[in-house]
Amino acid sequence: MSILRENFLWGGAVAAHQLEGGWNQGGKGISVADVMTVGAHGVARRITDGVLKGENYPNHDAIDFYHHYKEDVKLFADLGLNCFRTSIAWTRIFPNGDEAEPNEAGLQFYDDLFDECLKYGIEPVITLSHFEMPYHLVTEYGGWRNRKMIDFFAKFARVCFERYKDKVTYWMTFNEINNQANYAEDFAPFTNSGIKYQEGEDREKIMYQAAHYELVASAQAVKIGHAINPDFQIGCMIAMCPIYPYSCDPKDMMMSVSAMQKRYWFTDVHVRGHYPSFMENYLARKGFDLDITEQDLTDLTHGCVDYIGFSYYMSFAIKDHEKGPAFDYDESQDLVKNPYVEASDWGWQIDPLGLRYAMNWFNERYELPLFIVENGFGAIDEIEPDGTINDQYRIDYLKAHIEMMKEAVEFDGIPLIGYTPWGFIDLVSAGTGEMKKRYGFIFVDKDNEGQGTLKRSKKKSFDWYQQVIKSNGEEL
Ligand code: P53
Repeated sequence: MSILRENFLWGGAVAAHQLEGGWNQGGKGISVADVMTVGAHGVARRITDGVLKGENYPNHDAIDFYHHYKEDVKLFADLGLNCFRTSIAWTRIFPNGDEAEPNEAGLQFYDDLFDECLKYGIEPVITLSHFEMPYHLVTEYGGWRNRKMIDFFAKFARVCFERYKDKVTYWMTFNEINNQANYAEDFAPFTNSGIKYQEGEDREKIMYQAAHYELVASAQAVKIGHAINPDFQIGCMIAMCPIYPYSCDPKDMMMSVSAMQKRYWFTDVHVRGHYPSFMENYLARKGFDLDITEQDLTDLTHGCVDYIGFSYYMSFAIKDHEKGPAFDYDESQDLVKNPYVEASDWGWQIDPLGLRYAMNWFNERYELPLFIVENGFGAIDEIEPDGTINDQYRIDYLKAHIEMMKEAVEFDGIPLIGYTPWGFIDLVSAGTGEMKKRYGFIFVDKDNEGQGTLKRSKKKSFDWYQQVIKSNGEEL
């Protein structure tokens, strides 16, 4: 008998812009990912004014899944997946985002892809907006600063729900909607919301406005989706990096509570359909008079999510920074290194037990089914002289996390839908745009400069994960 339920979803996760390539094919429009250059650990990706000649845009070609999907899905079947999490590139369906009619070639691509998956018994799990909104919506409307975005997104969602209503059951609206809690840097506001800040703007206020429109758009989508197919399971998607108090100093504890509120209130709204009191008071105290209408508040109550999808890679820690009773959290400044855990080459703190903690946190607060839709270890893989890749470090990371996930189910009784490790086929890193920050069980021959044969091959972790799935998580 397995600890995990019989129909547990074992999958792998990717996002359209990080693997498809074909950035200007099949009528696809330019997305925000198409104007981001390659970066590195400590070197931010640049956001250019449109697509410029002579720049290295890694998402343009990525791993060319657009043309390789048949052979790739065959490999996914060989791996034993019963689900595949990807996103629908908004720009394949509405190239500019504000068209009256969708682009049929784009819709057909996902029909073909989903059919190919279903042929092997692999269920598509779909994110609607994963860091790839139409760039035209940025230049013409200012991205999610603009209320008009709600209608554009709701329309995109409706078209997808109607078209794929018999092929997809599990949906998510906005990927890692809470990344933009880090509004001090340019990355998350742009990838989440298509926001480019001007000098002197109040970044924080603009972020809260954008997030509000997204939450309303998400709620509208949930309502639309349930009307189209009552069997749809529509979730939110939260980047869960739990924030621990650095010490048992009560002030550190309160700082961690306050920081968790600022990073996870998005989930409160998604799940409960209204703003939590601490957030209402915070917005009022800051004097942010946001555009929030009565109709918005009604919409929120009618679009509560069915489950919580979340990514888990790492945990954070925080110290009190003498901010008085407000304990106001500034993500870019207040976090400290946790001396009890190690970090990856990219500085991500490795903490398997934190996954069990995070699952308990969600469960206590919301009592909704959870779905771990991302988890993984970005590392530089070395190819042995005989061509093999012995990524034992990746196996060690995933094994430790799956163990904790099972403990959360076994000891804490937490309802869990599935587990889809991130980037199970090598792809372009979101944070840095690199190829060499690899997560895959399947190696793809391509480097940071865009060179390589694109040949796919199995790493050691491929056989390992195959056996994990086959044994429903018993043989790690
Ligand atoms: P990369 C930051 C923190 C946690 C998750 O990330 C994050 C990010 C953004 O970098 O993103 C998610 O590729 C995201 C994926 C992304 C993956 O984690 O920077 O949903 O698109 O690729 C891993 O190593």
